[in-house]
Amino acid sequence: MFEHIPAYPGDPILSLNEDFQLDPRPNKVNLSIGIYFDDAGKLPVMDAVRRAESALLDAIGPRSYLPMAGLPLYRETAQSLVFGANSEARAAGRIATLQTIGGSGALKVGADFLRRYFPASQIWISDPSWENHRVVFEGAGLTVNTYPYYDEATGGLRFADMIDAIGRLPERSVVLLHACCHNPTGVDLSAAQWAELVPVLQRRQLIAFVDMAYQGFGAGLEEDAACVRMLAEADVPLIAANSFSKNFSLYGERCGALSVVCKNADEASRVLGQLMSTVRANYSNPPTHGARLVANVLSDTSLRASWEAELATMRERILAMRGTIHAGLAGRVDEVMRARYVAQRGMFTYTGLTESQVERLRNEHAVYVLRSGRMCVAGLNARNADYVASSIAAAVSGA
Ligand code: KET
Repeated sequence: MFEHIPAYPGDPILSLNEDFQLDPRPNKVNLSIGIYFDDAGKLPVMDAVRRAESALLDAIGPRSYLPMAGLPLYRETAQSLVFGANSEARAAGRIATLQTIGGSGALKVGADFLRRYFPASQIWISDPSWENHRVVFEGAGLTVNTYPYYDEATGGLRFADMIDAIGRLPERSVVLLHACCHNPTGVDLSAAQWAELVPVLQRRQLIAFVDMAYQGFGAGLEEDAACVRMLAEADVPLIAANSFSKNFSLYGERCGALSVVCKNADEASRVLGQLMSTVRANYSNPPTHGARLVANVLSDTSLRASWEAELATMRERILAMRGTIHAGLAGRVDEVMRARYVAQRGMFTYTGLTESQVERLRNEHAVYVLRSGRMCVAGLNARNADYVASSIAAAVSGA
C-alpha cells in the first residue's frame, strides 16, 4: 500500500542538526541550527525560567484543555511584548492574538487564514529567506514569490530594489518581513528604511506579515519590535508571528503567538474566531506547560527583570563572538567576507562560503554550517572560535 511513497530528502536545517548529533568526532562544532548556546557550549536554561518552573511544579494543579486561542495570560503578555505595553491598538482591543505551537505554528495558522480569506493573494518573501517560509506557505496552498533583499557583493541590503519590487506588487499581496535579525543573512532594515517602506505598503494596499523569531537578539526587546509598532501605528494591515523559542531558550516547549491587527474590536473578535477555527481543525488547542512559564515570567516583575538581563547577556555574548571570529579571520579571508561577521546582526551571518567550502568544513573539520553558507554565530564560544576561524581559513584556501 505504501510502496509509492518517496523518501523524504530531509530538511536543510533540522536534518543537518540531526546529522551533527550523530557525528562521533569530539571536536565537532554546531553552527547550523538557530539555537543559542552559552560560552560553555551548553543550551542554557534561563534562571527566570528555572524559577518559574520550580514555582509551577509546587503548584502544578490540574491540566484541562486550554481554550482554542490559548492561555489568556500568555496571550495578553505576548501581545504586550510584541506591540508594547502602551500600544493604542492594544488599548482599543483591536489586536487578535492567539497562542501557537512555536513561531512555525503561528506562520502556519496565519498562512491558513490568508489562504481562506484572501484566496487570490500571493505572498512575497525576501531573497533569501528562512528556508521553511516557502515550505509553510506553499504547504498552506499559497503561491510564494521573492523580492530582492540581500546583496551578495556587499553583504548588505538591496534596499532600492526591494522597495521598487514591493511598490509594484498587486493590491492585497502579502509581504513577509523579518522584524529583526534577518534569517539567514543577519541584514536588517534601518529605522529610516522601515519608515520608507511603510508608505509603499500603504499605497499598494499590501498586507504585512512580520515574522519575529529573535526579539531581543538584535538591539533589544523594544528596539527589535519597533518596526511592528511602526506598522501598527500606520494602520498597515498587519499579521505578526512571534516566537519564544530563542529568547526564552524554550525551543522544545513550542511557544509562539500570532497577532492580527484589525480596524476595531469587533473585527478583531471575528478574526480571532476564524483563527481559533483553524486551530480546532489542526490540533484543537495548544499545550499548557511552556505557555505557563512564559506568561509567569513576563507578568512577574522580578522574574521579568531577571529574564531581560539574561537575554541582554546572551545578546552581548553573540556580539563579542562576532568580534572574536572577525579578529581570528584577519589576513585569512578577504576583507569583504570578513567584514560580514561584524556588520551583520543577530544569530546568523551569511558567510559567503561556497557549497564545496561548506562541505569541506564539515567533512574535514567537523564544523557544521548550512549549505547556503549561513552560520549560527550563537554557537561560537571562547573555546571553539579559534578552531572555527582556522577551519574556515583552511576550507577557503583548500589547504
Ligand atoms: N521564523 C524564523 C525566521 C526562524 O528562524 C525560525 C526558526 C522560526 C520562525 C521558527 O520558530 P519556532 O518557534 O522554533 O517554531 N529557525 C531556526 C530553527 C528552524 O529552522 O526550525 C533556524 O533557522 O535554524
